[in-house]
Amino acid sequence: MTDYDTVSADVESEEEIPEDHPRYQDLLTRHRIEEGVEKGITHLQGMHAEGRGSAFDYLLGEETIPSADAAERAAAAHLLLADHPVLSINGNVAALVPGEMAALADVTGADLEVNLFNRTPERIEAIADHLREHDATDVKGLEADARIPNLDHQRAKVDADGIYDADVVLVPLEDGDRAEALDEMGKTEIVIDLNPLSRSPQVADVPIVDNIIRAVPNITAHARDLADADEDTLREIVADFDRQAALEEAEERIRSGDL
Ligand code: PTJ
Repeated sequence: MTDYDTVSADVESEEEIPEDHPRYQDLLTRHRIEEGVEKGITHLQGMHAEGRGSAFDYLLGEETIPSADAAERAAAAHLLLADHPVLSINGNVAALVPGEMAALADVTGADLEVNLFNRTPERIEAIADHLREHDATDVKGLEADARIPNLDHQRAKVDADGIYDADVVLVPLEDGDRAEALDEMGKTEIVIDLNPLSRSPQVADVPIVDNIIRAVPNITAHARDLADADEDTLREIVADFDRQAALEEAEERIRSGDL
């Protein structure tokens, strides 16, 4: 064990986390979730979700594997081709990548919508404010004037001119029931989830098995790269992406333990 393994849980700002720590990304992620809980953005259960994600990321070698990079490029192509793309934000996403989601929305012309599993008006407002502080211009999810069919009341609440109307939705760290219900609405679903066996990536058109803190900036980089691509090129990228192979490659990497 190195001294690094004893980095205190009491760090007050992320600058105090040593960047050369072998598990820097994990410590950073944990710290951001803890801060999110303190600010009323992230639900306490978000820490549990983070712990699960962290275990899978460890087994992936805390890196973007080639199949995840291909999925991130396909996600960028889908978002650029969409008539109405929407990026869904929950408490973990808001704590981990607020500015990065705002940047992705900007590059792809997508809407940002707060959509919570544990929905309260206070958390919705706090997350919308937090996103605006990170340069988001228009945040949806406050109207909640439409419902996702076949889902219980609170979790089904969406904006009529947001997720309800979207043709392509990015739903990171999503609960399986809602991912299935959105899939049944016929939406093209892009899911970011470190567990390839979870129901959300299993129903996704584009399952991205990667840590959201690496995935979102990489989707944005691909979208910038593809900004001037013609429609045929984008459609080819979408058609060439093999969702089943991506899930299998991620599972194989995790099961082999071959870091
Ligand atoms: O903010 P709310 O109220 O909407 O609640 C959000 C949580 C995340 C608490 C809720 O949706 C939930 O309970 O999610 P689950 O069912 O725990 O699923 C979260 C999934 O995200 C798990 O499969 C984790 O492996 C995965 N995950 C966790 N952290 C990351 C991640 N995937 C990618 N990047 C991460 N950093």
